Amino acid sequence: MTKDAYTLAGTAATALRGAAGLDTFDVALVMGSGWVPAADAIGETVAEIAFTELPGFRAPAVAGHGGKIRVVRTPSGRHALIFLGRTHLYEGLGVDAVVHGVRTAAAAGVRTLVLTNAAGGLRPETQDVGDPVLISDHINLTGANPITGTTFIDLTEVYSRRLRALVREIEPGLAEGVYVAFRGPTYETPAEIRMLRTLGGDMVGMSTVLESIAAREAGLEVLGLSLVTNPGAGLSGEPLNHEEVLEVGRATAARMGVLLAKVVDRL
Ligand code: 8IG
Repeated sequence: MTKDAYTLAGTAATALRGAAGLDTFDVALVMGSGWVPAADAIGETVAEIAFTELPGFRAPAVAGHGGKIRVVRTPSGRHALIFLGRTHLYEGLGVDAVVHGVRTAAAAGVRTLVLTNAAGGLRPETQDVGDPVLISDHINLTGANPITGTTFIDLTEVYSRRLRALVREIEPGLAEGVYVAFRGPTYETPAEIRMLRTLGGDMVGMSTVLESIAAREAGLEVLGLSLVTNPGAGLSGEPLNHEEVLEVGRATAARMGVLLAKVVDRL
């Protein structure tokens, strides 16, 4: 699967432009669990398109992960595509399905991508549940890559320095960290969490890295934000629970929305 996936994204972008009644979009945001309620703060909804209406998209498998693209006009007149829900590698649909939204956004004219996620925290010494963290870099332990063949993409600065600085102008105290991704859907063992701490990881999750690689291939500037919703396995003495993840998201949604709205309006 190589050229076909890019062609499919082009077809989806044409359908998206038609459904939205717009020729291009300024920014796309992928809302991870916990970030979905924050979408309301970004601007006025111009259109909502179910994933099932567009070529190549699948309805998300996980409760709480949405399933549509919202087209929003920000107070300063920018147009944002907000992906409410994403496909994860653990769903077994393949890597092209995981990055289809990013490729579609790029084909629709987007130049800036904001990737959000919920993640386990690897540094409970300095992180609290409910903290947002800017992604400074990643470690891809999914075993997958969206690119096939001899396209050697530079990943020296996957997560834009410029965009991180802009976010810290808005929220000066915001921490930065390295996001590690596993395929999932299991959470880690305590031994794996200790390994990731040794490797230099700060957050761990099951998304974002493949999307950011596909975005860099397409030449997009990427901003990544994690919401720490639980300490990594074995760090707190409690087992991990998906409902708790969603609950932390609900509790912090308003704050995430305010932050994202300011960021998007200053891009
Ligand atoms: I939310 O602790 C969330 N997603 N792999 N580990 C992994 N993914 C996660 C975690 C976690 N918490």
